[in-house]
Amino acid sequence: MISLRRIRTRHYFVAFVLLLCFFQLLPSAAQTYQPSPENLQARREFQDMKFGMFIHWGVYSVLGDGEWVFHNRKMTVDEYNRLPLFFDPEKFDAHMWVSLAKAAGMKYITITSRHHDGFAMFDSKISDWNIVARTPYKKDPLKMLADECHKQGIKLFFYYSQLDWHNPDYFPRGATDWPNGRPDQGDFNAYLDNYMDGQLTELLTNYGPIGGIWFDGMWDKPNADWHLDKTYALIHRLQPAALIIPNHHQTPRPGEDVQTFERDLPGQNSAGFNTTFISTQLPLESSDTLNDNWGFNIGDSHYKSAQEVERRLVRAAGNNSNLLMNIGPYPNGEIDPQFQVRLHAVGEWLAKYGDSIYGTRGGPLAPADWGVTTQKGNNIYVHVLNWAAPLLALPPIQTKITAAHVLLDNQSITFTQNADGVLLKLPSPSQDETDRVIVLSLGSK
Ligand code: FHN
Repeated sequence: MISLRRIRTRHYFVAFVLLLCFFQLLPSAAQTYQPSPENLQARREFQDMKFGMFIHWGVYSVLGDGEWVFHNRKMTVDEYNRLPLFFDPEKFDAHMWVSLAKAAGMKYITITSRHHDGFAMFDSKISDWNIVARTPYKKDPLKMLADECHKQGIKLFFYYSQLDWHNPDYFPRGATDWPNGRPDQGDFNAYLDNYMDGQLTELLTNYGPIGGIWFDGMWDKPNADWHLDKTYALIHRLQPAALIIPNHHQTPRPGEDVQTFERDLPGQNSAGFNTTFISTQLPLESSDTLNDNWGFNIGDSHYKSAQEVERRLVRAAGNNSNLLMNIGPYPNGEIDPQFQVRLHAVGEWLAKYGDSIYGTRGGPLAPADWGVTTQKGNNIYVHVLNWAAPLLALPPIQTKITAAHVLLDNQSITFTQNADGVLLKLPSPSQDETDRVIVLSLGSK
């Protein structure tokens, strides 16, 4: 005979298994993520902005050897701890930085609130490993930048490194680990839930409305549980319109708002570490550097020309993507004059060609070697980037074209349209031309 106690134990066991199954079936917070109306609106605004300034700036700038110097020189934590003592950016001028971004035609700024060295470039109460507590400067440049951005109507995003080479609780350590004097133990859950979420709470509450958080570094421990559901929910609760932009180089996860591609156009994976998957739901962004480095590197004078930047911007827009172009300011807060000259030139170009970039989406034709198309309302912008011949044959466009003209001088363009495609008679290219833009006006179908 089965005893009463055994039956009860069995019942408990079955109930336990059912409960487990129930929780397995329950979708996580992120899987049920429904972006708020403010968030969806912010996504559209993000796509309209098209061009942003990326800024890598931290105590590493003192050594003028890029933002990975801690790791590359295999420094110890004790050695690196001395760097903030030399970081005194007395020339930092938030007004000048934001004005430069505006003059370049950039509509948003994404700045490193902390990079992989974990050093907070803002006034953090979570730890004293921050600019106010550890440097002779003693001020919070992100606060000044946020105030200035709000004043000048530029959106501010905070880059935040999930990877941390300094905090002992970033343990077990990841692929970029080296023996730098940290103990071989630590509480990763405390690092995520208290340290990281604590700092994110500061960034989302002390700086007014921000554009969003640009995450980087998860790739250091791709298989770890990063508590993403929790962190993403926190961000969306504190500022529903703030966009989550993860640079994890993978297919977007639920709860993420923008797909970003590092040094790459969407899906191309020419960098070798990006995904080829392109989201059709999320806004897209492509980032790159104005010279070869993210953080200030004194030996790097391999600057891209203004024309190269313009062409990248056009190619990005034609791929339905934004371009986030990086500069690494000096440790004293100044911005390399070489960057400034180029950014001003791009701004002048955008003053003439901006109509074909801002507020557009990728056009109806697939990007090709000759160029790309963008579209806004009833206009298709044909960006001729690489085509010297007088006739350009395009694949079919479904909507009837009623007129065609050159964007720059309104000159009418002769064209034919039929089921085989569209033939444009192009004006001859002028010397040093970045982009010949032909506007196709659309009628009804
Ligand atoms: O390691 C970083 C690097 O320093 C820089 O911040 C770039 C910017 O996209 N992201 C990382 C590499 O994926």
